[in-house]
Amino acid sequence: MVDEIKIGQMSDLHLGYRQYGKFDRVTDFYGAAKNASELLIENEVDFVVVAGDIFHRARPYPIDQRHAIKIFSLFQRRGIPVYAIRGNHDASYAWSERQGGNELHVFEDLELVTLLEDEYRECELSSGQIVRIWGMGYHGNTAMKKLNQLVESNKELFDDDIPNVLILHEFLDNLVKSAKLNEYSLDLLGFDFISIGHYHGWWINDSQSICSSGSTEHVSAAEWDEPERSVALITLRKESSKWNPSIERIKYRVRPKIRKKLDFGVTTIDEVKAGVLKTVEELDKEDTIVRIDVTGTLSDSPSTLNVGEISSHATNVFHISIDSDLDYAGLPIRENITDTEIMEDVFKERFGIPESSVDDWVGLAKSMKELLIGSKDERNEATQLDLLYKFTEKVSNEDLEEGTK
Ligand SMILES: [Mn+2]
Repeated sequence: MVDEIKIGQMSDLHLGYRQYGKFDRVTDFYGAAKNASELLIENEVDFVVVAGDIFHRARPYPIDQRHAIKIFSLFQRRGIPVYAIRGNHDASYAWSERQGGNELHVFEDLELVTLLEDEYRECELSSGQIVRIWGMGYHGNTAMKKLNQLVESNKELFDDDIPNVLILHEFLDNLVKSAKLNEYSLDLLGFDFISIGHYHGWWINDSQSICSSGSTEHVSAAEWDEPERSVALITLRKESSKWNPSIERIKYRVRPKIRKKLDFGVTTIDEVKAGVLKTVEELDKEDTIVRIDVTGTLSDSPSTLNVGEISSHATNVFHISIDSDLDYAGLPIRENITDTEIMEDVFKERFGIPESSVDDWVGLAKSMKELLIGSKDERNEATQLDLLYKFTEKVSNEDLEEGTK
């Protein structure tokens, strides 16, 4: 009997994610999960835990299932048992009940994984050591209640010499504010080690008894702060009748991603265009995924950035997305401006009247202004009718129709 157990942890493989509508990303997610698996195998783990979200979609395509089979076979060929749970992206518990099972059950039939749905299994390692592995499917808000019930009804299993390992797919409140689970109440349950999926980044607690190893590829741009992804190698050592965990992080590279935030402050559309274009050219690196977030306040016009046109300048990247959130401050403040200039601006900028007929409109507006504030004599019926005719004629004229499209 040895007193050391090596656990390999990986999570959130999101196999089959056609990110940006590109099939190449499916290959990326498969490649990343394969790298992660090979790293665990190299480190001679006794068994592997997969903390949910094996697939990106609940009904994976055949190619996604083949990818999963290839990955799990790597472990099966070497006699390394794999324990998996259901994540929020995998087929739901209710759906699986209605349909008599899901893809993960197929892998169980093929003896590629052991699926744990709010239950435990005892696993005998090749060393003869027995480990009790508990798994909970994704429950969200009711996770803590379910977990308490599971532990409560199996209390006696926490008093023996067998180490208890738990696999979860939930957020903790120190990682995601709205979460209902926290590390302290988890710690009190009495597990020797808890493996967590769902949160796509790396995180461990101080006593190294809880670990989120993160997704095997970047699923969203929010995860790009770290260019690498990782798996966890957990060693459980028996020290004076207690199993103490220690965690090692093993990183590996995935397709490069760059996220850049450009805040232009108060500026003009031309300056924004030039600035974004310059950044696009700087970041146009081979096979990279680029995201540029553009913010600023335009002083000259309420134009929008033609992101499609600007993106087309990046010819080496795998994918580029530009997110433009520009405010319009209104017309620029000018000093010593005349009434006529104000009217010209209003007709041009606000109503979109073409340059060629702005003078006509200004003339009409001036006549109307005189009519309204002029002497009583000028406000006679003939003048009013005359102006009304001119106005109706102008409004029905194509100038305004075109300008306000
Ligand atoms: Mn996930």
